[in-house]
Amino acid sequence: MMDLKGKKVLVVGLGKSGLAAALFLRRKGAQVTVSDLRSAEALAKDIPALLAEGIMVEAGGHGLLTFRRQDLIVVSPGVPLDTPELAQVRSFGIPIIGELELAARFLEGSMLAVTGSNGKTTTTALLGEILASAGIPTLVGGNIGVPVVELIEKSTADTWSVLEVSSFQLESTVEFHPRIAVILNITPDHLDRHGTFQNYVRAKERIFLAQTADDFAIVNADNLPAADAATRTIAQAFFFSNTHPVAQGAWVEAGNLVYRAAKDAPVETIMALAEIPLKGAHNVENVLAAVVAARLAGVPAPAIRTAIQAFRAVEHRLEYVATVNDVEFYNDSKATNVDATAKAIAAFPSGVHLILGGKDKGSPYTVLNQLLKERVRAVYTIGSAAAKIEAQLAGIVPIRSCQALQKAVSEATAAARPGDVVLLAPACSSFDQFDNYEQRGTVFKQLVNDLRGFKTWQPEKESTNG
Ligand code: UMA
Repeated sequence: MMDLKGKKVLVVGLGKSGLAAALFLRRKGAQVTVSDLRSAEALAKDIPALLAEGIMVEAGGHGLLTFRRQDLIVVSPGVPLDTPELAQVRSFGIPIIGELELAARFLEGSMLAVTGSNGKTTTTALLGEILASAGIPTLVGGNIGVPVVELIEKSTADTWSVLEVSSFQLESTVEFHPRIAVILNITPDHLDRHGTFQNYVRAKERIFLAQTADDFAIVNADNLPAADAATRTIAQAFFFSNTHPVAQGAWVEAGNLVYRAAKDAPVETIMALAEIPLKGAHNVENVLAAVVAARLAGVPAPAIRTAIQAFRAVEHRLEYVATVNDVEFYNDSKATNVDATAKAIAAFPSGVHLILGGKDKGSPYTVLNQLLKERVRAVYTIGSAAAKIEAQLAGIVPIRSCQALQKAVSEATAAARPGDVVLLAPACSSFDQFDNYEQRGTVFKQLVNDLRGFKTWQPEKESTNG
């Protein structure tokens, strides 16, 4: 555990992570400054609480002098590590760590960390439920929306902290050492930040970096970059597969999820595939990963089955919203990359009206072509990525340019026939039009709920759906 008393510490970025980290560092006796690109007006909500704690605030930009004066710099996940001020002071030898690394140095008990391009929120939430239902003192946090620093006070030697960790957080880890680490899958995402797919893969692989031979590394045997990462870890590698048996781990066999602890160990049946309450093949993978991690954390098979059966989709993650006039509405606002969108489309056999767009992240949309042709009736574009999407998908499916989410929902609703699905799975981040993906999903759900009271729209059917 590091001694922070009297240390000059700069926190870069005043979002959820930065705010929590600054207050934590102050409680540990550090002299804390926070620096954010946003203006003082934009930060007005948080500044009084910080000043009251004796924390200094630099708003409206990062000053090199502020950065140079520090003993330690703690960066928020959204701050790129090649930010010029960080690059400069790194060369002076000032240590730069992320909020995750800071928290990991103080968190008591064991860590179970989940990363992946997609599915990590669902898998993390599911694992949190499984462990808690088995009577294990469990905390859940990380990229899922709760800064890890906020878990520290509640952690004890018996606690398992189940953490969703992103490539942004992993990029700046040093000693972060999960007892169990999971890579669900690695597919192109965040190329705007990491530059190349290889850099992104390297960031993800850091989840295994500080593990020892006593720890467990769980990877998806069906995803090459994830499986490949297992060849470079000294931790004990476990696998899961939706397609074939694995030496040790979980797979699907004769309609059941099964698990074995070692190559020569007996195969345990966990549950029937049909008992999984989540939609889509990708969720089978998430559940398989959770089975392996939970068994390794010591949860017995029957408890895992019961907890999975009771689990419901995480908000904004292929979340069923409502059925209006026989059209189903699904909110997958968390589908912020093309692979997540592909998985969402694949959960429906046909008749999909797909809302796409937001802030582009640099991956091609053309990988969706086949799924679009097979399952999607029309695409409704929103946000700043619309022109790029329209250019790349021209001729593949009918496209309607809608700019705003409200227009997309009303156009998709008007075009949808009974039995169709309206799906928000935008393949982009939300920051061009919304505060975050949660707000985008909430606005979508509100728009859908407004439709239910829209009495002039196909009124003869409205009554049957209440
Ligand atoms: N900022 C700077 N300088 C910069 C860049 C940003 O000062 O160079 C400031 C911004 O002005 C803003 C603040 O930094 O005030 C935002 O910090 P942040 O982007 O790190 O956001 P937080 O609110 O701290 O939220 C972060 C995660 N955000 C990102 O990784 C972008 C949240 O994940 C996470 O839930 C939260 O910490 C708690 O751990 C969100 C996310 O989008 C859900 N994650 C990505 C994803 O899932 O794809 C990785």
